[in-house]
Amino acid sequence: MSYVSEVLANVIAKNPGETEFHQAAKEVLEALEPVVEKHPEYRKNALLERLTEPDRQIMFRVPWIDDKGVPHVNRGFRVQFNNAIGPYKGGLRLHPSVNLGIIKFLGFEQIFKNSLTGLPIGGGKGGSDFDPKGKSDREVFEFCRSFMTELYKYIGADVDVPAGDIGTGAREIGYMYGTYKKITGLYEGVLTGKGLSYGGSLARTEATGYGLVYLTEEMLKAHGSSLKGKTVAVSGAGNVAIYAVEKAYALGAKPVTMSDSTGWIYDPDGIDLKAVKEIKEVKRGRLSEYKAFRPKSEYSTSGHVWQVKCDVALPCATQNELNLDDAKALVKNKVTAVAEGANMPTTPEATEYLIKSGVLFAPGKAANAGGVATSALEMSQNSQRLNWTFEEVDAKLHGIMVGIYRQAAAAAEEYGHKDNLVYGANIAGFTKVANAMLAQGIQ
Ligand code: NDP
Ligand code: 2IT
Repeated sequence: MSYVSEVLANVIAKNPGETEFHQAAKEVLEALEPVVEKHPEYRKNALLERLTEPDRQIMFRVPWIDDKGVPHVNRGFRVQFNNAIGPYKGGLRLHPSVNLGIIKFLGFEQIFKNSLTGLPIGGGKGGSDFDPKGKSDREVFEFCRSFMTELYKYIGADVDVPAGDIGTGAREIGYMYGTYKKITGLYEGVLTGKGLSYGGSLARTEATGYGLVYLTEEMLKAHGSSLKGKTVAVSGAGNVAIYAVEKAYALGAKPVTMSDSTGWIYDPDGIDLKAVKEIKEVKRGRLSEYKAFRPKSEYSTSGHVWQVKCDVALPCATQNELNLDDAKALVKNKVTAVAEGANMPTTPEATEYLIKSGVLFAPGKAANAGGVATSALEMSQNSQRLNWTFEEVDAKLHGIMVGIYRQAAAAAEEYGHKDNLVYGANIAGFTKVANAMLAQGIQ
């Protein structure tokens, strides 16, 4: 049995039922086969065994009382996966589907993503099965306060720095930051994605979506093409999707779809982003309301955006939202590139099919790293007690995304998988962390 197969079998046996974590571990470890073959010192130092076992996983009760006086209990999570190259860093997901396996897949991916940014941040992730949808501001506050009343014990500006993810935006970060400050008395950069008036960074809101489009453009450029004039299918209608659409327009593309958890819209004339922002960011509403702004658009609750003819596809909603049938539909419609704004949105079978069909494919850990990279820039600004301009942060973000593409492409080529960024991103992200772990001894 190869070293990778041995470790994978052990991960599956030791973490029963954590299917998303198994999926992520399999993808990463299989890409590392050629690297561990070339470097026997990794096996000698139990590097993959240590890498797949989180430093610690914290689970806790989150009790809160709703507007009717009824108490509820949710489960809170923080998985601190690896801090070989910097403090744990990664978002907090608030969604009813959240469980330990999902948080572990996200925390594991985050190790390599954060390494690819070139910035000193380790990997972690957290969240809760709380559903902010339909809750009043007071209920969300109650939840966030209760959540942070436990989480504060484990985090800190130089220890672990959480941020947003699905269901956690500026409102939730504000409530959590206020609670941390109140309990500890510390005014420090313990969370990122903060509001601009209390330590947030300009361009953090836009960063994941913009970064996704910067990386996509770089990938297309390397293959003699660009986004200009391209039709783009986007899924999701949250933070990542909205700013991916905004930057796609800026680079001359036409985004024609978006989706939320109840349906999706197709607007052949191009998405009216002002309308989407009004519905999703201001009113916290549903995409079904979009037709009132654009009567010629279509709204559907069956099927998915991937049925629509497009040149470029940007999945920006959630894991495993683009399956083999979707991949076949995209290829049939002559898609040329798929770049993942979400974490692990493409199933393994769909990824394999797209790559075999010659579609340029950018995996999430490379393509959506702009969010966490800009979070790290927020940490730098907090440490310096300075605020950089939007242009300064955006220029750094752009440079980081171009750097990620080049690193991943070079690693893919070095190991004989030219243009396969799944290999390239995993290998490049891994190498830095692995070398830091080797240097620090068996910990
Ligand atoms: P948001 O909560 O802002 O938006 C998520 C969007 O996806 C919503 O429109 C949501 O619909 C839709 N959606 C559809 N189906 C699902 C489902 N089954 N579960 C959850 N959401 C669903 O989250 P983000 O935009 O921040 O995150 C989207 C993806 O990007 C996630 O995979 C996240 O991990 C990843 N990511 C986010 C980063 C960030 O900085 N925010 C950075 C890197 C990656 P509805 O409106 O109905 O809720
Ligand atoms: O998946 C991700 O990279 C995020 N949700 C952003 C994490 C962060 O710390 O900004």
